Amino acid sequence: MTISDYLDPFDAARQAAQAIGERSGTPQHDVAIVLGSGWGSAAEALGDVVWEQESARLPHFVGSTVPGHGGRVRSIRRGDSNVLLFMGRTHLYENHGAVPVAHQVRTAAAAGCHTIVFTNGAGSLNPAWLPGTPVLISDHINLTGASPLDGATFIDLTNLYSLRLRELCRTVAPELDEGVYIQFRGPAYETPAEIRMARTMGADLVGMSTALEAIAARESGMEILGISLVTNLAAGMTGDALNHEEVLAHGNASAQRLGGLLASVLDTLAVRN
Ligand code: 8IG
Repeated sequence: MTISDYLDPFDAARQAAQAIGERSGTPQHDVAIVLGSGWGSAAEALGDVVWEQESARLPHFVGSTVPGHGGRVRSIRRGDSNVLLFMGRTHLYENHGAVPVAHQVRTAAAAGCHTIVFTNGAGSLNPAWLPGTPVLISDHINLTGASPLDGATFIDLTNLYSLRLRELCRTVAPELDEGVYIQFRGPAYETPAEIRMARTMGADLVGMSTALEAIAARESGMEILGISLVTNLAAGMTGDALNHEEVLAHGNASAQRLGGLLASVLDTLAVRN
């Protein structure tokens, strides 16, 4: 069951949030985290698992088919915080449109989350960022031509990726660099010519998620943190072809450190909020 034309996306999100509240025994969550490609093993470091199920069993969630995109949701207790963890996401290239892409984000907001952390696996346009490097997202370019918003929803997107949260991350990991993320629709990786175009446009990181979700998160009023894990140099930057399995392998090798980073970020968030 996906979101039909007859259902308001925010009603759909409230239904999913209510199911999470009832099934997890946690009526209110504080922070949401979306784990993307390569980030899977970071989940174990985040706290005590209170409840977990397949995301597709929640109202209006689309089942995930991509290997490496788990499609599971967890409620985690860490200190005094309730963390809503989404392992996987719906992508625009799955051809359900932008509203199902935003549903998980709107569900997080309806569940009470004031902050959302988007992680993803990304190609790097900066040759200094080798596979395994986490990079803060400073801004994005939405090259998909799509939007999760409906009608004349003229929302502001300045400081979309919270400067406050980026600075908070750097108190935990001062070496973290930042860059502009460009979202392509995919599912093909880019051509080398498209990567040259993206560089000219000002992009540093390239992927197939996050920008549309961040727009929905801003609309819902959440504070946003974005972190890319560089899993490959972008197309044409080395002599090699791009390969999804290799991309995932690079991610998983770094995920232990990433789990520690996310856990520290959660602790710092809890102290400052
Ligand atoms: I992981 O190089 C990962 N996801 N579009 N390009 C795009 N998406 C990606 C890439 C990449 N690496």
